[in-house]
Amino acid sequence: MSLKALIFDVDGTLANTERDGHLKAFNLAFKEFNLDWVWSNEMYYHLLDVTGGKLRIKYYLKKYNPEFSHDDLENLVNSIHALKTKKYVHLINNGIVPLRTGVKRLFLEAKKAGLRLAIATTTTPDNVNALIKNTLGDEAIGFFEVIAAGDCVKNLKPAGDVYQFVLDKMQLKNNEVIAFEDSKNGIVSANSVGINSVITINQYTQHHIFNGAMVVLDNLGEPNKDFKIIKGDKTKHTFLSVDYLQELYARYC
Ligand code: XBP
Ligand code: MG
Repeated sequence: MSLKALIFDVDGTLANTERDGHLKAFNLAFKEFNLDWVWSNEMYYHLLDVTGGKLRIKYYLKKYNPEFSHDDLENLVNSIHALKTKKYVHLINNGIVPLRTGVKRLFLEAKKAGLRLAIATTTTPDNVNALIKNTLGDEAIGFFEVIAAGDCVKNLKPAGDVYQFVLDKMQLKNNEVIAFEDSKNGIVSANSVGINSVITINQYTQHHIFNGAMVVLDNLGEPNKDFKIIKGDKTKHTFLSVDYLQELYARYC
């Protein structure tokens, strides 16, 4: 067995999209629907327990706004979410969210080393396209052999469906890939189909417990910008290179 592919989560892993992208877009959509719902950053920490924007809106109503009623809630949620996606894409097209440290470098290094790349995310396909195109250029969509996003599977993370979907499409086994995640829901999803993960934490996930992670980092690092190991073995490496990934793979996969 050898390492053949890297599978990347998007939100919180490739870029810190939640606060300046998704949260902003949800609130803009609520306003345009003349709803008095305002999600604070503090509330959003809890709302992020549920992946997928449509399910998150329903979770909000149940937890924070139970008295709200509507004849056709399903339809309303879908319409709000469609507008939220438009707002999000607009924000991303304005270049509001950069890629996280080391992400672009790792994509290029991995491609050069012959590793196959894929995406496994709960967010909507339009959102992934917008982020990739605006941060890496139009042609970068072609970096990824499979982009598994949103409702392409029945059960969203923390279920393992999206990772299994990618494995099936790429005709790979779970011990031939490494996942990149930022959250508990993400690592539980990868773990549940037997995929090992590298974690990069962010403001919304630094308190999460990452059982089974090969390593937990503050970010992927760069040759001139060392990462910090939050959890994991000491290493001579100072940034997440393909060499370091091969070492992690030999040890854990
Ligand atoms: C990301 C999500 C997404 C986004 C919102 O989780 O949960 O729902 O927050 O996107 P992960 P949509 O990084 O674990 O994939 O509104 O398009 O669902
Ligand atoms: Mg994520």
